[in-house]
Amino acid sequence: MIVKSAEFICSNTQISKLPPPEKPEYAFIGRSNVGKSSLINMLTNKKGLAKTSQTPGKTQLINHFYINEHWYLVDLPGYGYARISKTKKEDWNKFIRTYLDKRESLQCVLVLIDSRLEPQKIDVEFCNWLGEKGLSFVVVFTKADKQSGLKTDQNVALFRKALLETFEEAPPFFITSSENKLGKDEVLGFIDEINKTFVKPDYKRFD
Ligand SMILES: Nc1nc2c(ncn2[C@@H]2O[C@H](COP(=O)(O)OP(=O)(O)O)[C@@H](O)[C@H]2O)c(=O)[nH]1
Ligand SMILES: [Mg+2]
Repeated sequence: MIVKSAEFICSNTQISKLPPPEKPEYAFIGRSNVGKSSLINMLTNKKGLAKTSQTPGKTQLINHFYINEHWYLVDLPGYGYARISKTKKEDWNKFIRTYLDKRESLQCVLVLIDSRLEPQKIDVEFCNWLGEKGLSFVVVFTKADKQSGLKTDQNVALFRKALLETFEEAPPFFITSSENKLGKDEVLGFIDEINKTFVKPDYKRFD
């Protein structure tokens, strides 16, 4: 897929105000600083589309970007910052989990994992939660340019192993770098394939 247009549509703090679920939608999520904004900018060829390196925990918004006038890329707030209060963390949890669990048009969750790190509990637990909810997800390893391919492969293998403790099958995964565009065609190609199968869901509007 070639991204010809990428347009910011809206930022939301309320589930009821999301755009109608009439387009295939893909949610990007990961720990703060994992490289989510950089990856979104890399995939869409737009440097400033998702802002990089904002104060972690500041924006708790669901951001919708409309790609090729066909599908939504959704930027979700990062999880796992040390510096926000417990109440705020719980609010985050509730808001995001409600969105993920209820969004009719959500096709797949892209869980971003820093390829430099060995499996982190918070990431594995989040994947397990997605599995419990029956949500389809893939793992996108970020920042692969930062170390050797061997090191990346080792961390990928360890993460798969951690998931296989709960899952019968490991989900698909992608190795990416926003620095050198590694994995770009693969991630976009994956989304393109799912877009082809999209059927507009029945949904209730709460106007
Ligand atoms: N070398 C390298 N640095 C990256 C890559 N992706 C992100 N970064 C850097 O990691 C930091 C956090 O990235 P950002 O996209 O803001 O992360 P976010 O908090 O998940 O949105 C920034 O300093 C980025 O420049 C990558 O693929 N390669
Ligand atoms: Mg960001």
